[in-house]
Amino acid sequence: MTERITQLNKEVSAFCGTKAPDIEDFRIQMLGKKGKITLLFDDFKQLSGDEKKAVGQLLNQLKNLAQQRIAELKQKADDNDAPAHSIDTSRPAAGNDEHGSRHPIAVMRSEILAIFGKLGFTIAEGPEIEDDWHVFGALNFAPEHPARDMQDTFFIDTQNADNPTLLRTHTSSVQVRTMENQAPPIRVVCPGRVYRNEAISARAHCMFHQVEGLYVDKDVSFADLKQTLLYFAKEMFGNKVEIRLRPSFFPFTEPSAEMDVSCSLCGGKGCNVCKGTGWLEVGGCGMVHPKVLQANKIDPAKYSGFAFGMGIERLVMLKYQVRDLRLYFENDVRFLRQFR
Ligand code: 2NM
Repeated sequence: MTERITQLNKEVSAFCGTKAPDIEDFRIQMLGKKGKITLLFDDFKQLSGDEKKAVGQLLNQLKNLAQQRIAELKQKADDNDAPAHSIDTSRPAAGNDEHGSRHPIAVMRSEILAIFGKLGFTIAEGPEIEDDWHVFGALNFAPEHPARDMQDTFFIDTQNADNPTLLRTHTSSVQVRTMENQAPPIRVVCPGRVYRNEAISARAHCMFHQVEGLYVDKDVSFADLKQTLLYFAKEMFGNKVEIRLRPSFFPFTEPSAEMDVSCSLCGGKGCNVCKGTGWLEVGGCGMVHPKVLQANKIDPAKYSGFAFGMGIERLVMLKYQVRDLRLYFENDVRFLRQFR
């Protein structure tokens, strides 16, 4: 019997199953109802008192060894079966709240259009690839006007020398198209991309965004223009803001003016954003030139109008203190995330 115990001791020590079912099989083989060790206990009962003393301890040791070994191997097998970190499939997916954000240009565009929308302006859009007539001719640009120069305008097709195809340099072309298609009263805002042949820097880009406005009706005056722009400035920069119009020149308006708003950062006292002047330039404006009305078959004796234009990039720069124009088109998420 001692021999049999020694043999089973070896067998138990040598067993190294790694899979739970194998280990369970082994347990049944050893410690099950008809297991090898269990049967030894049956034999044990037949022994005489002296023999029991000699064998009892060894037999108990064997049983303990087998139980320990099996428990150990089962624990190892369980650890191996479990994934590295357990997954809770009932948890909401991580990172699902990472939606994109609107581009600052798009945010500002909507904001501008909403403000003029409250004044009854509707939105008009038109082609970015235009012809000379809609960009220059109908807007009272002289044939030799420098804006037409190759250096300022991207020409696409100059086959037709009288009316070449080009990328629009302003969205006034859309207002020309509106005047062509619609009789006064006209009250539109025209947002869109415009193109100018310029070297790209922190302050200039060959493509940028504009919103231009046009109002043509009977008895439209410069006072109407001024009040419209003041309303816009207050809605955009806050109720305390003031505006200032400085005489300027555009071929399509007469009189013409540059529009400044008081610097909302320093309240007009002068700071580094307004370069100590207390004023920020936001756009140009004026009374539509009679020749522009005429070119678009609107009688300047019956109707008058005002128009204005502003750069969307510039307005974002002023409102959010963006210092480099190039940031708008690099799509760096560290920049874009700031406009959620
Ligand atoms: C500006 C400044 C001044 C303008 C003029 C016209 C049109 F079509 F009525 F002639 N549209 N936009 C205008 C006037 C645009 O942008 C700085």
